[in-house]
Amino acid sequence: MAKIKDYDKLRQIIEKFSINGLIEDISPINNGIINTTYVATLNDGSKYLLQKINVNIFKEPYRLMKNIENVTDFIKHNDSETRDSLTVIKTKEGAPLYVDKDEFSHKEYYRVYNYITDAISYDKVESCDVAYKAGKAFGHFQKVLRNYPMELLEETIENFHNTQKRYSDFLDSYKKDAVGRKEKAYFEICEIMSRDDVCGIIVDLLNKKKIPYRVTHNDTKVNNVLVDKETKEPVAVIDLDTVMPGSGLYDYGDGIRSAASTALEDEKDLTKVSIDIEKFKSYTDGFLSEMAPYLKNQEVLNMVNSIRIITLELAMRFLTDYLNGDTYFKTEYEDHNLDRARNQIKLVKDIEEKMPEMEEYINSCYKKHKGSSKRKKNS
Ligand code: GN1
Ligand code: MG
Repeated sequence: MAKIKDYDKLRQIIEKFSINGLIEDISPINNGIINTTYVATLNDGSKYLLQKINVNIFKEPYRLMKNIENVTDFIKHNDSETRDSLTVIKTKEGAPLYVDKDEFSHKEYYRVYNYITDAISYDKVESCDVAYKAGKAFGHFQKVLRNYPMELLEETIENFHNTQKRYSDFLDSYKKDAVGRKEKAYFEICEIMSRDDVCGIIVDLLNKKKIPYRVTHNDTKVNNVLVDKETKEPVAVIDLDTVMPGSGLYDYGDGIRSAASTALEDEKDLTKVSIDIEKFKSYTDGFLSEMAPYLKNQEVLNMVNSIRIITLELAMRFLTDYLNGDTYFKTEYEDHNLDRARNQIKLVKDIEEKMPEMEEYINSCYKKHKGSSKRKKNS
């Protein structure tokens, strides 16, 4: 097998961690559009995940690791239902990160996780059953962490899901037009601007204390749920980089945005991009089967809004990055971020058409699960 470019360097880095055995292979894997991830295989067949943290985005990697260690420990002690969970493997010195330097003496931060075996993830949901299980997995995650001591949780990326702030950042980028792409994105810019009034809905509810802060995952894409290779039951929720205090509504909405979309985030053929109502129903059913007893009234009332708002937020983030000259998300070609923004705008429009139907389903599904949880309590 041909060795990857930085093989020797990466091997030396992995050897700094508390791992016994000889490394036989290191291969890059596609895992998100922010960090860089590798799978290391040892001579006894065991595997580990090595990740280089993108410090352009995660500016305080130690604070981020503190959140992850605390949350994964809490899950281990409070959740007996899920087969596995992420475990941070420390360095031989007992640190959660190993710090190296690149050729310009910039610090690079590496971490190692256990590799969860016999598990797979989906980039696109293939059936309602998978959507249901993804909803259940993220609902379960929120449920297990509902009593987590919030004061221990750090806000590692300020205003991460503050759609109002995202909107003003978008306006700034538009005004600056740093790389002269404004003209090309004219229609998309107008689509975003015409929806400025919805950006503040969830943020206002949080500020006015009408909805609670919860431990939120903040990146509830379907490929962040690992499911058992055979049974397809959820095994673990992964990618805890953005675990922070926030509104659970963003997690629910983002889950639908990802699990119920008929296309990948960068599909260019917009006729293929829409919300699959059956998958939306399945995800919602799975989510509410876990969380219905714990939701506040205003959370239930705004579930349908959250789907629209988080999708608009991501469209805005892709477009902002396009206008800034692609400084945040990894891109593979010139207009990648513009295509992603177009895709998400198409999804927003489809969501807007389907909102009444979705709202009706959320209400009936909520009643179903709330009712059954009361019956369980009384019986
Ligand atoms: C980024 O790299 P990944 O896939 O974990 C982003 C999310 C976006 C997502 C869109 C820290 O996540 O917020 O929803 O891309 N993460 C960060 O694919 O910005
Ligand atoms: Mg992520």
